[in-house]
Amino acid sequence: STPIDGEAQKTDNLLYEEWKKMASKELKGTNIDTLTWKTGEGIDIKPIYTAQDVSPNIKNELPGRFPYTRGPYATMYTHRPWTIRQYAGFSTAEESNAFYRAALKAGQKGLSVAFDLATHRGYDSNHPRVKGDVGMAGVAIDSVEDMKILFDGIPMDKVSVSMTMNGAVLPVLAMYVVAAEEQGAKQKDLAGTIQNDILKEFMVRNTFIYPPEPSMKIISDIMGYTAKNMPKYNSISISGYHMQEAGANAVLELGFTIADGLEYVRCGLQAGVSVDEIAPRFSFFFGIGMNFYMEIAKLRAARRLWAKYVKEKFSPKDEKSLLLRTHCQTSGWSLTEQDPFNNVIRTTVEAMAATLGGTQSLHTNALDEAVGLPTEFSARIARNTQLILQEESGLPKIVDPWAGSYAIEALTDRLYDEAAKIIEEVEGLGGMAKAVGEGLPKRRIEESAAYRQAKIDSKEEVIVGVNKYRLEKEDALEIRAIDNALVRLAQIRRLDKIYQSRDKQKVQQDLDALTHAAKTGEGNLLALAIQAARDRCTVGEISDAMEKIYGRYKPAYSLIKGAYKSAYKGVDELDEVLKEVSAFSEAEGRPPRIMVAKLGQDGHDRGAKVIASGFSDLGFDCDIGPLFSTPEEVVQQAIDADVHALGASSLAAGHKTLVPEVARLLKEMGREDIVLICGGVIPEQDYQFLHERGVDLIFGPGTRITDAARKTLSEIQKKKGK
Ligand code: SCD
Repeated sequence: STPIDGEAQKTDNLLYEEWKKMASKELKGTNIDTLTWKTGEGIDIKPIYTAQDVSPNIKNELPGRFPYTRGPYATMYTHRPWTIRQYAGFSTAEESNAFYRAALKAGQKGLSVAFDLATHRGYDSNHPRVKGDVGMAGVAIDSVEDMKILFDGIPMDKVSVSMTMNGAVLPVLAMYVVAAEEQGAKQKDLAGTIQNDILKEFMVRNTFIYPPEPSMKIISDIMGYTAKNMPKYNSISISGYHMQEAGANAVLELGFTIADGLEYVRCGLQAGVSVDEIAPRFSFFFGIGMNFYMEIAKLRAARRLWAKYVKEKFSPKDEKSLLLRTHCQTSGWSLTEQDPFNNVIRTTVEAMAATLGGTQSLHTNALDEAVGLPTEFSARIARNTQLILQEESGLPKIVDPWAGSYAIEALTDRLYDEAAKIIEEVEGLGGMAKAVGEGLPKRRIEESAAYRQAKIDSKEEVIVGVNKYRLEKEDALEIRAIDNALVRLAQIRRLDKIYQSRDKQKVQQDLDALTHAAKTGEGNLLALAIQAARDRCTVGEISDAMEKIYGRYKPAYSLIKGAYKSAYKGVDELDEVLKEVSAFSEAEGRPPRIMVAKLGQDGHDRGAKVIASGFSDLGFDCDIGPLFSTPEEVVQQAIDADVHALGASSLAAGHKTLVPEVARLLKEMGREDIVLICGGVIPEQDYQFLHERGVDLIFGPGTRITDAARKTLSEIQKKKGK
């Protein structure tokens, strides 16, 4: 630093000492250190920041210039506001199309398609494994005919479309391209984004189909094809969002996401594409939670990390390879079922953090998303949250307004350093694909999730309306209901029509070509999938053609132990539960045994894992069943494992079809003594329906694990007649 900075530093030290004196006086003897907050990241947030906390380098930073901390563009929102891009999709293509058209009319700027879980996992709607999933958590797409309906009346060469697709990325992207072609659009004019980030699927989101290696080959083929034919298209959206949703703190989210990005550059290089051919069309995706300052700093640190690491590791010539452009979504996990209008406020705070942090595109959650899909009403409020920030608040009028803030700059530096440590650790292991194979990121994220849950359960972390200021009586909220059976029937009819009208020989040729390419590694898989889509091959057929060679990936399981217990403050209550459990164990000769199961194609397993870890720390003998099980498989696993209780965790709206089926099968097997629990995203309106069909206990969002454990134990005892 210059001599002048040195002088300033001295004055700052004096100023800080002066502040400490004043503060001590106000605190009347309480230690000043109590004002420091240790966050989930292990970062100390001090009560005051001064010039001595910031590095002198920040004075030279400008938006639109390396290292891009202040934003990828020089003028940012002062010239062009961020894209309001609400993630949506449900039921049939017709219904989702109507929803998109209304949203565009009401001020939304880009589309973001949510597909149902059957599509994600490469199954057609008529497949028996996906009975409970079709049309539930997104729109059902089986063929290009569905895709054409989805974009009917929406000019695909004008509106930028994001598609959240990872597992079945080839058929879905191919169908999008063909639907656009048949609308008269050219591939070179297609602007949009495909998520296409498989590494985080193996870590947290679980909508993979094939094992990691062929999945990475698919990604490199997509990057290769789009770089040549679709220059305006973002070939990947490298996602930290799902890590945050799964429980990662900001440091883990940042570190693993940037490390993922570096791995994808290498994946392209291996396939013979240069860094400058692909990196300018990389895009990112972060979750934005309630830790306001931290989230602003996170986006600033993310841009600096990406620019520095890409420059250092790959020496690109095109400056655009260094730009981190990102979409953000407010945190779904931070939404509460209780007192749900509070979610509007949470979403507003998070949207402000995202935009003050400089996001390029944003989804704001609807207030009812903790329990279901948005209604017209809740979707409007969510969209308007962004419109009001853009058009009323003046927020977009200053580029990176937090620059120069001692606190935010210090936090940006700190996050940069902490995330860099994670990146170095991952790079030391040989990169993210290896780290994922070794299970490192998954383990760290699951520990972080269990730790956070304990902080909430012990009320150290406050959630208004849930663990503090809880209402005695809640008003019912209107929820959008999907008739899953009807959607499935409509899809099956359309599939039957396609089977009859297409050229069977061409279909076989296309599918054989895909299988051959998967076997030999020759040819571009996206180019072949596009031809197959033109000839009306379905999502399931295209996926199967490659599955023949690649196989379907089965994940391994582990249970995190000790993290919940170690973070739980309020040991008395924990001891009481442990005592009750150990009394049960003594009387029965074994601990209470529970299996937590995931039914259908729903891969959201944070809840299941946190519950299993928590129960295990409370003395239960706990097992997690394999993902993607059918009701028959789950019942058999529970009986084989000789459990006292079976918990079905549902976060994707399958609870009304799949859980009653489990209850029926338990009855059929004469095992009604097993306590059947349903947990997850279950709207209160469905409680009676589930109880009437044999569900003993329901644990909705916001349930404390200690409470759940106690209730489970007492229900087991009740069933034993004790
Ligand atoms: C922007 N532009 C500017 C400018 N600002 N030009 C000059 N001055 C400025 N100030 C230009 C850009 O260069 C670009 O042109 C164009 O305007 C558009 O801007 P952009 O910044 O690229 O914005 P956008 O087109 O919206 O793209 C944003 C991303 C993109 C890059 C982030 O990848 C995207 O939209 N992602 C969305 C992903 C998404 O929806 N995901 C949902 C996930 P050029 O292009 O010509 O350069 C949902 C999910 O997973 C939920 C959970 C789950 O399902 O599990």
